[in-house]
Formats: sequence, structure tokens, C-alpha cells
Amino acid sequence: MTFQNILLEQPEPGIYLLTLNRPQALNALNALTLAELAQAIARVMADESARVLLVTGSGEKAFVAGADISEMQNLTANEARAFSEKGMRVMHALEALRVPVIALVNGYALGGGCELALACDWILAADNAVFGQPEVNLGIPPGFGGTQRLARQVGRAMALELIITARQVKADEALRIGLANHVYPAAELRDQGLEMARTIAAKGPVAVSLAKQAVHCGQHLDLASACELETNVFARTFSTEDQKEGMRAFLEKRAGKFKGR
Ligand code: DAK
Repeated sequence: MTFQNILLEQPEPGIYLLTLNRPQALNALNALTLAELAQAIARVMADESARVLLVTGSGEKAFVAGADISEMQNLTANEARAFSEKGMRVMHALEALRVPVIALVNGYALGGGCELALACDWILAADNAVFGQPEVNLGIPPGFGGTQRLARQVGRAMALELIITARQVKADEALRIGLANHVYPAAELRDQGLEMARTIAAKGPVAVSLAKQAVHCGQHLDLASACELETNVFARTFSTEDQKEGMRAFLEKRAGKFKGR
């Protein structure tokens, strides 16, 4: 499958690397890019051997500088609703992927770019990363989930400050407020992402996937129901070959060889 505005590669078995690839517009998300993202996500979803998806931006300046302002400027309210819904679907699809999705944020992650990073399971930032929701500067609020995911990630008050003042945060502050999990020198970001992806790819895929689901789904439940959900997914893994293999491998003092079933 070839794309115009993104690249989807498999640098190593089980590891997908998706690169937003419109560097001339700082990888801004236009309608075609969103459509291609949706196709790429569907492709990863259909691949049973997929273990991790890394998402990054091409060039040295930006992860994604937002939704494409030139494409958005003349939208009617109905068209804006359709555009927002299209973006929302992509963000939900990323979040719902069976495999962990890690954003490698190199440079600007603004507006829709910050929202894309937030829809990933966690963020590794380059030391030149800049995060922000500058939509109010354009006379609009965030439209791809920023008001919701940012608040869930950094807390309501900090999210409100960032969204309402459009203040941008650099990598060190992103780390401090829990927006990024780690910060690396820009030149090392991809290798660090790949290293983390390899670590994940060596784990039991069913366990990884169910753990992701439990964390995501549990956030919308009360604690007792969420713990019941955990009991269910925990019990389910005991009918997999991977659970037998993982525990046998531990007792035999060797690394487990998981099959994803
Ligand atoms: N859209 C389109 N083009 C963009 C762009 C964007 N978001 N960001 C940058 N570009 C283009 C620039 O126009 C420029 O193009 P040329 O002039 O070379 O043709 C090229 O990328 C390089 O950008 P700059 O020359 O500006 O580069 P600088 O290093 O000087 O500045 C910057 C970098 C990231 C600080 C600056 O480009 C910038 O401020 N960009 C805009 C950032 C921004 O405001 N992003 C938020 C976009 S709004 C909704 C749906 C979705 C959304 C909201 C509502 N509904 C439908 C309800 C989401 C909205 C957003 O994401």
C-alpha cells in the first residue's frame, strides 16, 4: 500500500513505524492525511503479527503542526463537523488498536498534532519537542479530542490553562506535567522508540493487548467495576498457550517464546 502523505514501514518484525510525511507543511493534517492514517491503522489492525506501532513526523522541525489551516479556513459549520468527526474517528481507531501505540514527538506537536500524540498510548519526546493547543489563536477550540484527552492526561486545571491561554510547553515541562513519559536528544528519539518497541514485542502479545484494554476501558468505570474487568482479563489469559509458556520459561530460567495465543 503506498501513500502520498504518510509512510508506513516495518523496520523489524512486528514493529510498525508510521511517519507523517508532509514536511513542507510541517506534517499538518489535511483530509487526505487523515484518510491515509485511517487506512494505515486498519492495515496494522489486520496484521496478526503486529506488536507495536510507533508514530512520528518527518523532518527535524515538527511531529505535526496541527490540522491544516489552509484547508480549514473556508469550511462551513457542517463541513467543520464532518472534518472534526473524521479526525475523531482516526484518534479513536489509534486508541482502540490492539497493540501499544507510541508517539515519538520530534519538534512541534500543536493542535491536531498534540491531539494525535495524546491518542497514542504514551509519548516519547525529543528535547526539541513543543506541545500546545493553540486553536484559540485561530478563533476555534480544539476539534480532535484535545479538550478531553489533555485534561485526562495532565489534569483539568493544567489542560484548561494550556487550551485557554494557548501557552506552549517544551519537552522538559511536558515531562514534568506527565504529558511525555521520557525525553531524549532529538538524534536518539527513533532508536529509543525502536528499543522500547523491541522490549514490548518480546512480551506475551495477548497479555500486552489485554492490559492495554483494561487500562483504557477501566478509566471510564468506577474502581470496583474496573477491578472486575481486570479479573476477567487476568482469568482469560490462563486459557492461552502464552501464559503456560511464560510461566514455564520463568521456572526453567529462560526467556519466554510467545505465540500470541
Ligand atoms: N496548517 C497548514 N500549514 C501549516 C501549518 C498548519 N497547521 N503549520 C505550518 N504550516 C506551513 C506554513 O504555512 C509554512 O508553509 P509555507 O509558507 O512554507 O508554504 C510551512 O508550514 C512552514 O511553517 P512556518 O514557516 O510557519 O514555520 P516556522 O518555523 O516559522 O513556525 C510553527 C513553525 C509551528 C510555530 C508555525 O508554523 C505555526 O504556528 N503553525 C501553526 C500552528 C497551529 O496553530 N496549529 C494548530 C492548528 S489548528 C476542528 C477540527 C480540528 C481542529 C480544530 C477544530 N473542528 C472541525 C471543529 C484542530 C485544529 C488545529 O490543529
